[in-house]
Amino acid sequence: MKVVYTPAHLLHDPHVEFETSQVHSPFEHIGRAEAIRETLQADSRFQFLTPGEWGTAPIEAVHNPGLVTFLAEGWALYEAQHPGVREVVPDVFYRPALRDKMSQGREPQAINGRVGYWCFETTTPLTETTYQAARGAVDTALTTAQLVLDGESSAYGLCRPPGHHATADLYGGYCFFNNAAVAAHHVAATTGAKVTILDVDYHHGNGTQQIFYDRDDVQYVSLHGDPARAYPYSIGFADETGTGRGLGHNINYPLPLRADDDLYVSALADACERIAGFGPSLLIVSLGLDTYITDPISDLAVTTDGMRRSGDVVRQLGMPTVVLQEGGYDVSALGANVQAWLSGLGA
Ligand code: OKP
Ligand code: ZN
Repeated sequence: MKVVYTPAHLLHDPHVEFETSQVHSPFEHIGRAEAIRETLQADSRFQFLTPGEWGTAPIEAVHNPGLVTFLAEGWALYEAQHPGVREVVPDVFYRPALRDKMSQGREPQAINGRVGYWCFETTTPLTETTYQAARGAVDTALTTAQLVLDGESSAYGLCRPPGHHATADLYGGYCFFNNAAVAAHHVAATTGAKVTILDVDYHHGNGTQQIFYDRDDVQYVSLHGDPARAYPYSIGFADETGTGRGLGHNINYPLPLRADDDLYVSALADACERIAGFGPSLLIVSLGLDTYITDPISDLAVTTDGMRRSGDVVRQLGMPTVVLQEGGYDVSALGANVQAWLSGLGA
């Protein structure tokens, strides 16, 4: 199986994360992607290649161009006003309700205001070179999709930073651009084909759901920790099924605490029946391994064998499959879990 990887991810190397009302070292760090790279490079079934450059047009087909501009220039403008700052995190969030009964707000002019206009939470620091890393992750996703369009039955993109929490207008949840959404839209728009995004990350992909919620050409199917207890808390419920033309094409499987391999694989098999019913030409998997039993920020109980079984269930769909990396924070097991999932898929 072909693997797309770029060292550009090393350019996103935050030192702190403000989470659970504490400052700690980031869960989402460069060692995650390096662990996966090392495991797959030691396995002769995987051949590495670097992504091509796709520019900003495919990103701006999904995201607000203002978000792209902000991520490109925001750190430097902020640092110019606050010399010596290493990573930028908002302290004032733009909440539309602040302007209730008034005209709709627009992007603030002051850089401190702009950060809180484009970002929705505190765990996603913007560093001097984050933008280049985020662009590399999108290039990785698009190149991986192109390999499958060109005839590979499946391919894996080692995207970092991840993407599925980024909405059309907002970054957050360790995500800047929605790698899977950019790839899915690019495939749907350029080939006219139907695409499914199957999101198996522990966290609901609120950004991906938002981007495709009113569309009937891209189906979104997600298995995740129930938002009644799990991040992102306000989205990902089973009754969110799409709107307008998109009605019926958004499918959520909120999972209970400590869901094990059998429960997980049976929910995934159900999800795959819904995917087969939609009949896409291409499947994109948002692959998070934070469903793993010892993941430090999650609470399911899937084992490495459950990862292999999951890949096998997806293989049985028999669809051209683009696998893109999302989360997974038990770094000691991350490489083996990716390897097991891709082995199940038929690597
Ligand atoms: C990214 B991905 C909970 C805070 C959660 C952000 C989690 C982002 C996960 N106290 N922090 O879906 O793996
Ligand atoms: Zn996650």
